[in-house]
Amino acid sequence: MKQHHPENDPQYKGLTVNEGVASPPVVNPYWHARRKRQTFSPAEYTEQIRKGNITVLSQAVTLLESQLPEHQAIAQEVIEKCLAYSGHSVRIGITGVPGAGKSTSIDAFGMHLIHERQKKLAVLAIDPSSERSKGSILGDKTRMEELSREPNAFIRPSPSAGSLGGVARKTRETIILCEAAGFDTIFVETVGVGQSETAVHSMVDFFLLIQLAGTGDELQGIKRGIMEMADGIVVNKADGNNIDKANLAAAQYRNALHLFPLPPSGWSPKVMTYSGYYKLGIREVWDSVYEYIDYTKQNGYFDFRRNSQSKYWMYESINEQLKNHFYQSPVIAKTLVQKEQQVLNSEISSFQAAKQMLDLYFNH
Ligand SMILES: Nc1nc2c(ncn2[C@@H]2O[C@H](COP(=O)(O)OP(=O)(O)O)[C@@H](O)[C@H]2O)c(=O)[nH]1
Ligand SMILES: [Mg+2]
Repeated sequence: MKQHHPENDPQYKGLTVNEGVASPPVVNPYWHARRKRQTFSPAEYTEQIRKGNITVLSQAVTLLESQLPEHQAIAQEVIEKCLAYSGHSVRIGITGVPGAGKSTSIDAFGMHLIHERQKKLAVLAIDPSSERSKGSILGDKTRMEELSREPNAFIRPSPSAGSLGGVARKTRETIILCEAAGFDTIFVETVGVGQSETAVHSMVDFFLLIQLAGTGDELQGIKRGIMEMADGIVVNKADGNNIDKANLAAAQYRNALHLFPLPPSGWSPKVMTYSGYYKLGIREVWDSVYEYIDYTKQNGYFDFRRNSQSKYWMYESINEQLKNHFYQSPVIAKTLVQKEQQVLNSEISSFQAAKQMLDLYFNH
């Protein structure tokens, strides 16, 4: 039946308005049904992860990143179960200032490792600022174009902002899940400008520092401490008319490294040049990384380092949880602002205030 419409009046003959075709609802009625995720028991998660099911691996990582206690509880159980199957990988930290070419290089390194060395690669990141900077690290998947299409690669951005300790712990736990899923090579990327290097250094077997050539200031905001942590330094963008500059920079880094004492691994870090963009010198970089791994496995440093890291993470975890328990305790939350104000008003000293808060915490 034709709908009544003023323009359908006989006086407007020839201007008939037809009933339109009903348009589908804007919201997909199946949205909820599709969104609802299959939920697994910790044992089922573990089984699927062990089979290399990437979708379930991602879901488990999402659980462990969740703030919800019930998600945390499942995630912790899954990690516990996966622990027995973890550890059989080479973990590599990658750092460098923004623009050094980390993303480009990870793409090139990853393709090399997967296709030339038959590895399975998981790429993780630690970026405590990621909420603020909208996940700058690994956010630019376009620079990891090849790797992001690679079935033998698993790329996971940094857990979103929280305390560095919290973000780092989650990344370390993600390493365990990835290893249980059969990834034998783990990259942990971080921006070489702050504290996060120490956190990454405490969870990897090899720490690679990506540097740039010739900007005058050869340390480029990379603190001496970060250079000291590096097991290898690579100068990127050694291509085109930048090759001489890259070689010069490499020589300068070599000289700088001579001033540092020999690291406890007994391995003196090598400095190499390469081009991530043009894929030059990639094989040599990785020959050197594996040479280090073999060397430290033989002299026992590899296991020693992993053991010290486990110990470190036990204490880190205790510290983190004590701190959370303190700040989340209702009696503390209630009094903290008031105490802070007293300190600001110079009514009591910082130390006195801290002591009073701790007494309150331990004695309430
Ligand atoms: N010429 C040249 N440019 C490169 C190379 N690697 C990266 N770049 C460029 O340097 C810029 C920063 O690279 P990106 O990978 O995003 O650096 P990131 O911030 O450290 O992740 C981009 O414009 C890249 O195309 C390289 O090997 N040679
Ligand atoms: Mg990047």
